[in-house]
Amino acid sequence: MPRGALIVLEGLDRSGKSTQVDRLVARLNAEGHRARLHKFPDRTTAIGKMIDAYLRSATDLDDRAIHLLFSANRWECHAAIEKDLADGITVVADRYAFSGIAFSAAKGLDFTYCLSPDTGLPLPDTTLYLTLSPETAAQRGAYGAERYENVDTQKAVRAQFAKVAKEVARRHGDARWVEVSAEGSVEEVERDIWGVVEDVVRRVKDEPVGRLWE
Ligand code: 2DT
Ligand code: MG
Repeated sequence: MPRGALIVLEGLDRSGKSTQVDRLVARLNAEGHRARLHKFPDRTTAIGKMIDAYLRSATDLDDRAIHLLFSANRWECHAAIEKDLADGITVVADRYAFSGIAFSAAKGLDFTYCLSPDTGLPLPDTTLYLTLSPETAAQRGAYGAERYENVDTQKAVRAQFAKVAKEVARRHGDARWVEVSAEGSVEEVERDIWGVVEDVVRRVKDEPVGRLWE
Protein backbone atom coordinates (compact mmCIF):
# COMPACT_ATOMS: atom_id res chain seq x y z
CA MET A 1 0.00 0.00 0.00
CA PRO A 2 1.29 3.51 -0.76
CA ARG A 3 2.64 5.12 2.38
CA GLY A 4 1.71 8.46 3.90
CA ALA A 5 4.12 11.39 3.99
CA LEU A 6 5.69 12.94 7.07
CA ILE A 7 5.28 16.70 6.73
CA VAL A 8 6.72 19.00 9.39
CA LEU A 9 5.88 22.65 9.97
CA GLU A 10 8.40 24.69 11.90
CA GLY A 11 8.58 28.39 12.59
CA LEU A 12 8.88 31.10 15.16
CA ASP A 13 6.06 32.14 17.44
CA ARG A 14 3.41 34.32 15.70
CA SER A 15 4.25 32.75 12.32
CA GLY A 16 0.74 31.27 12.09
CA LYS A 17 1.97 27.70 12.35
CA SER A 18 -0.98 26.40 14.37
CA THR A 19 -3.50 27.90 11.94
CA GLN A 20 -1.62 26.46 8.97
CA VAL A 21 -1.25 22.90 10.33
CA ASP A 22 -5.01 22.76 10.94
CA ARG A 23 -5.74 24.01 7.43
CA LEU A 24 -3.23 21.64 5.88
CA VAL A 25 -4.72 18.57 7.58
CA ALA A 26 -8.24 19.66 6.54
CA ARG A 27 -7.10 20.23 2.96
CA LEU A 28 -5.33 16.87 2.72
CA ASN A 29 -8.41 15.07 3.99
CA ALA A 30 -10.69 17.04 1.67
CA GLU A 31 -8.53 16.05 -1.31
CA GLY A 32 -8.75 12.37 -0.38
CA HIS A 33 -5.40 11.91 1.36
CA ARG A 34 -5.98 10.62 4.87
CA ALA A 35 -4.05 12.89 7.25
CA ARG A 36 -3.50 13.32 10.96
CA LEU A 37 -2.01 16.14 13.05
CA HIS A 38 0.67 15.47 15.64
CA LYS A 39 1.77 18.37 17.84
CA PHE A 40 5.19 18.42 19.51
CA PRO A 41 5.58 18.65 22.39
CA ASP A 42 2.74 16.15 22.81
CA ARG A 43 1.59 17.39 26.21
CA THR A 44 -0.85 14.50 26.77
CA THR A 45 1.72 11.84 27.73
CA ALA A 46 3.50 11.45 31.09
CA ILE A 47 6.67 12.98 29.63
CA GLY A 48 4.57 15.63 27.90
CA LYS A 49 3.10 16.67 31.26
CA MET A 50 6.62 17.25 32.61
CA ILE A 51 7.41 19.36 29.54
CA ASP A 52 4.17 21.30 29.95
CA ALA A 53 4.99 22.12 33.58
CA TYR A 54 8.46 23.29 32.50
CA LEU A 55 7.06 25.52 29.73
CA ARG A 56 4.55 27.09 32.13
CA SER A 57 7.49 27.70 34.52
CA ALA A 58 5.75 25.61 37.15
CA THR A 59 9.00 23.62 37.38
CA ASP A 60 12.65 24.21 36.58
CA LEU A 61 14.84 21.63 34.88
CA ASP A 62 18.47 21.40 33.85
CA ASP A 63 18.90 22.43 30.16
CA ARG A 64 20.12 18.98 29.13
CA ALA A 65 17.40 17.20 31.10
CA ILE A 66 14.61 19.13 29.34
CA HIS A 67 16.35 18.71 25.97
CA LEU A 68 16.31 14.94 26.44
CA LEU A 69 12.68 14.98 27.61
CA PHE A 70 11.60 16.78 24.43
CA SER A 71 13.45 14.12 22.42
CA ALA A 72 12.01 11.28 24.53
CA ASN A 73 8.57 12.77 23.84
CA ARG A 74 9.22 12.20 20.12
CA TRP A 75 10.59 8.70 20.68
CA GLU A 76 7.51 7.65 22.64
CA CYS A 77 5.40 8.68 19.61
CA HIS A 78 7.57 7.39 16.76
CA ALA A 79 6.01 3.93 16.55
CA ALA A 80 2.51 5.42 16.19
CA ILE A 81 3.76 7.83 13.51
CA GLU A 82 5.48 5.03 11.60
CA LYS A 83 2.35 2.90 11.79
CA ASP A 84 0.27 5.76 10.36
CA LEU A 85 2.76 6.26 7.53
CA ALA A 86 2.72 2.54 6.73
CA ASP A 87 -1.08 2.58 6.77
CA GLY A 88 -1.08 5.32 4.13
CA ILE A 89 -1.90 8.15 6.54
CA THR A 90 0.00 11.40 6.08
CA VAL A 91 1.27 12.81 9.36
CA VAL A 92 1.50 16.58 9.73
CA ALA A 93 3.74 17.50 12.65
CA ASP A 94 3.48 20.89 14.35
CA ARG A 95 7.17 21.21 15.32
CA TYR A 96 9.65 18.28 15.49
CA ALA A 97 13.32 17.66 16.28
CA PHE A 98 14.30 20.93 14.56
CA SER A 99 12.57 23.01 17.25
CA GLY A 100 14.29 20.78 19.78
CA ILE A 101 17.72 21.72 18.41
CA ALA A 102 16.99 25.40 17.76
CA PHE A 103 15.54 26.15 21.20
CA SER A 104 18.19 24.21 23.16
CA ALA A 105 21.13 25.53 21.10
CA ALA A 106 19.71 29.05 21.59
CA LYS A 107 20.24 28.52 25.33
CA GLY A 108 23.90 27.73 24.68
CA LEU A 109 23.94 23.92 24.47
CA ASP A 110 26.40 22.55 21.93
CA PHE A 111 24.78 22.22 18.48
CA THR A 112 26.14 18.72 17.76
CA TYR A 113 25.06 17.54 21.21
CA CYS A 114 21.56 18.86 20.47
CA LEU A 115 21.27 16.76 17.29
CA SER A 116 22.21 13.46 18.80
CA PRO A 117 19.21 12.19 20.82
CA ASP A 118 16.85 12.47 17.82
CA THR A 119 19.14 10.48 15.51
CA GLY A 120 17.16 7.67 13.89
CA LEU A 121 13.69 9.20 14.21
CA PRO A 122 11.52 9.04 11.07
CA LEU A 123 12.93 11.61 8.63
CA PRO A 124 10.40 14.23 7.53
CA ASP A 125 9.78 14.04 3.79
CA THR A 126 9.72 17.80 3.88
CA THR A 127 9.92 20.51 6.49
CA LEU A 128 8.19 23.81 5.79
CA TYR A 129 9.81 26.60 7.75
CA LEU A 130 7.52 29.60 8.12
CA THR A 131 9.60 32.78 8.08
CA LEU A 132 8.57 36.05 9.63
CA SER A 133 10.42 39.34 10.14
CA PRO A 134 10.77 40.52 13.74
CA GLU A 135 8.75 43.62 12.72
CA THR A 136 5.78 41.60 11.47
CA ALA A 137 5.95 39.35 14.53
CA ALA A 138 5.75 42.44 16.75
CA GLN A 139 2.76 43.78 14.78
CA ARG A 140 0.90 40.53 15.36
CA GLY A 141 0.66 41.37 19.04
CA ALA A 142 2.14 40.35 22.33
CA TYR A 143 3.78 37.00 22.93
CA GLY A 144 2.18 34.55 25.32
CA ALA A 145 3.33 33.96 28.87
CA GLU A 146 5.21 30.69 28.35
CA ARG A 147 8.93 30.20 28.62
CA TYR A 148 10.72 31.22 25.33
CA GLU A 149 7.89 33.59 24.32
CA ASN A 150 9.96 36.79 24.30
CA VAL A 151 11.85 38.83 21.72
CA ASP A 152 15.40 37.91 22.81
CA THR A 153 14.76 34.18 22.82
CA GLN A 154 12.98 34.31 19.46
CA LYS A 155 15.96 36.15 17.97
CA ALA A 156 18.41 33.54 19.23
CA VAL A 157 16.15 30.71 18.05
CA ARG A 158 15.89 32.26 14.57
CA ALA A 159 19.71 32.20 14.28
CA GLN A 160 19.80 28.53 15.30
CA PHE A 161 17.06 27.60 12.82
CA ALA A 162 19.35 28.95 10.07
CA LYS A 163 22.02 26.48 11.20
CA VAL A 164 19.47 23.67 11.36
CA ALA A 165 18.40 24.43 7.77
CA LYS A 166 22.01 24.09 6.60
CA GLU A 167 22.45 20.84 8.50
CA VAL A 168 19.29 19.33 6.98
CA ALA A 169 20.43 20.33 3.47
CA ARG A 170 23.92 18.93 4.05
CA ARG A 171 22.76 15.60 5.46
CA HIS A 172 19.53 15.03 3.57
CA GLY A 173 19.53 17.32 0.52
CA ASP A 174 18.13 20.77 -0.27
CA ALA A 175 14.60 19.58 -0.99
CA ARG A 176 13.97 18.49 2.61
CA TRP A 177 13.81 22.05 3.98
CA VAL A 178 11.58 24.62 2.33
CA GLU A 179 11.22 28.19 3.49
CA VAL A 180 7.74 29.66 3.19
CA SER A 181 7.13 33.33 3.87
CA ALA A 182 4.52 33.81 6.58
CA GLU A 183 4.21 37.53 5.82
CA GLY A 184 1.16 37.17 3.57
CA SER A 185 -2.50 36.50 4.38
CA VAL A 186 -3.58 33.18 5.86
CA GLU A 187 -4.87 32.16 2.41
CA GLU A 188 -1.63 33.11 0.64
CA VAL A 189 0.50 31.15 3.08
CA GLU A 190 -1.89 28.20 2.85
CA ARG A 191 -1.62 28.22 -0.95
CA ASP A 192 2.21 28.27 -0.84
CA ILE A 193 2.29 25.38 1.64
CA TRP A 194 -0.16 23.36 -0.42
CA GLY A 195 1.96 23.89 -3.54
CA VAL A 196 4.82 22.06 -1.83
CA VAL A 197 2.87 19.41 0.07
CA GLU A 198 0.73 18.21 -2.84
CA ASP A 199 3.89 17.22 -4.74
CA VAL A 200 5.61 15.59 -1.78
CA VAL A 201 2.61 13.41 -0.88
CA ARG A 202 2.53 12.02 -4.43
CA ARG A 203 6.29 11.66 -4.79
CA VAL A 204 7.07 9.68 -1.60
CA LYS A 205 4.27 7.08 -1.90
CA ASP A 206 6.62 4.24 -2.88
CA GLU A 207 9.78 5.42 -1.14
CA PRO A 208 10.96 4.05 2.21
CA VAL A 209 10.85 6.37 5.22
CA GLY A 210 14.31 7.81 5.92
CA ARG A 211 16.08 8.14 9.29
CA LEU A 212 16.92 11.54 10.73
CA TRP A 213 20.65 12.42 10.68
CA GLU A 214 21.61 8.98 9.34
P1 2DT B 1 4.31 25.20 21.27
O1 2DT B 1 4.11 26.66 21.60
O2 2DT B 1 4.32 24.92 19.79
O3 2DT B 1 3.42 24.29 22.06
O4 2DT B 1 5.80 24.84 21.72
N1 2DT B 1 10.25 23.31 22.05
C1 2DT B 1 9.49 22.50 21.29
C2 2DT B 1 11.52 22.95 22.50
O5 2DT B 1 12.19 23.69 23.21
N2 2DT B 1 12.00 21.72 22.13
C3 2DT B 1 11.28 20.86 21.34
O6 2DT B 1 11.75 19.76 21.04
C4 2DT B 1 9.96 21.27 20.90
C5 2DT B 1 9.15 20.34 20.05
C6 2DT B 1 9.24 25.51 21.38
C7 2DT B 1 6.20 24.98 23.01
C8 2DT B 1 7.62 25.46 23.12
O7 2DT B 1 8.52 24.35 23.23
C9 2DT B 1 9.69 24.61 22.47
C10 2DT B 1 8.13 26.31 21.98
MG1 MG C 1 4.01 28.56 21.89
